[in-house]
Amino acid sequence: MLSFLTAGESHGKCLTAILVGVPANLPLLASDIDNELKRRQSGYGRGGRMKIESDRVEITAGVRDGVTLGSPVSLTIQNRDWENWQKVMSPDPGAVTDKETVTRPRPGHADLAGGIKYNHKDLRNVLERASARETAARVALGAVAKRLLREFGIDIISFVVEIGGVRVNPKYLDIDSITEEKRRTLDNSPLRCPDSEAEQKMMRAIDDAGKNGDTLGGIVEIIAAGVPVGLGTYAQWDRRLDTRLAGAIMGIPAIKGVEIGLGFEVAKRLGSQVHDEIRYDNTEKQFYRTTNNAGGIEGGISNGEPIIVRAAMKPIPSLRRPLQSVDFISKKPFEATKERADVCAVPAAGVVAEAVVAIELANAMIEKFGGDSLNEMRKNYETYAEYVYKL
Ligand code: EPS
Repeated sequence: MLSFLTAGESHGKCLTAILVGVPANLPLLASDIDNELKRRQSGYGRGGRMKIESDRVEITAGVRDGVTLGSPVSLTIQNRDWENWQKVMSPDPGAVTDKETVTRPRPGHADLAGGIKYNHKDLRNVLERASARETAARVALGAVAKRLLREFGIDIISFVVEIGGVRVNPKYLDIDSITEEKRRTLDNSPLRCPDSEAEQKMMRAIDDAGKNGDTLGGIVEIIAAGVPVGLGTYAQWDRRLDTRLAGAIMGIPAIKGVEIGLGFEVAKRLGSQVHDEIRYDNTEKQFYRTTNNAGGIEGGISNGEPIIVRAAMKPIPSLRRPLQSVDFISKKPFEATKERADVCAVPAAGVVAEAVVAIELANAMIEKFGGDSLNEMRKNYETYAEYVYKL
């Protein structure tokens, strides 16, 4: 089983991530991870912090000579902004002074509930960890998972479907295969959006929101292709692949909704318009579906079709034109604290969502095919693939 932990505050010294259960002998380079970190940092609408950070990973354990050892993989990412926060974020006594203390909770952020729960007087103690900075660590972990999935021909891509109510033309959503060209085009577009006309409108919406001191949310879609039939199970609710994917997506800060395949649309349609007909082709595909409304999962199990997940992100709660709030200490009404933040981080959320989907799929692959080394896992996979092929 694959499991992980992350640690780190937004303006602390570094982020740390530890991944346990990676099979031995998986080729892994820091550059595989750095590339993903860079993808997360881009996107129109990010704020000043992204000009300070240029995320790079240091692999501090679990890898030798370019391959994993089977021991825990430990990764660190330095926060460059730490330079400016050393005093305020120091672990030594004396760090908390009135200067950077936060007492006016932002509506929509963890500030107030977190301060009450952990008995903090300075809400900075909450916002530092609740910050989406932590997602850099999950992207680093996801890069390791992606590296494992690549060994089995599984590929993941994400794109922006909607920002601030502007939606892409549905004809651009019909992505049935992931090509390097598609990936490059998306990675090089300002919002990771396949429809450049809609993208221009989204950028204008971001500009308008920014000018007004406001923020914008949106929807991203994640596609995983090459996933074999049989990951996850109907046998236990918590081992269903959809349970695990939905939980992982909801675990990304600011995500308020998840859909798989047709998602909420299924509630409106007749059964005959929802379920994907089964066909058989003995030359190439064997069993396949004529449509993929199920988003590649039936009964909690992958069915061999691409896995399709969508995530809805709320607008970031740090507003330059703050909403009304109440001071945590004096209880007097005030405007919420103004924190520097992004106007829109939806494209970045897509990259984070790719990472958590990769972690869940890698975990399900390890669960199904097991093995302490990549060699052993591959043998198990090939035996199964041959059995499926000969059905
Ligand atoms: C964030 C606020 C901003 C973002 C940050 C998430 O940081 P700061 O408060 O330093 O301006 O840039 O995101 C990142 C640092 C990142 O790497 O994504 C927040 O309040 O959640």
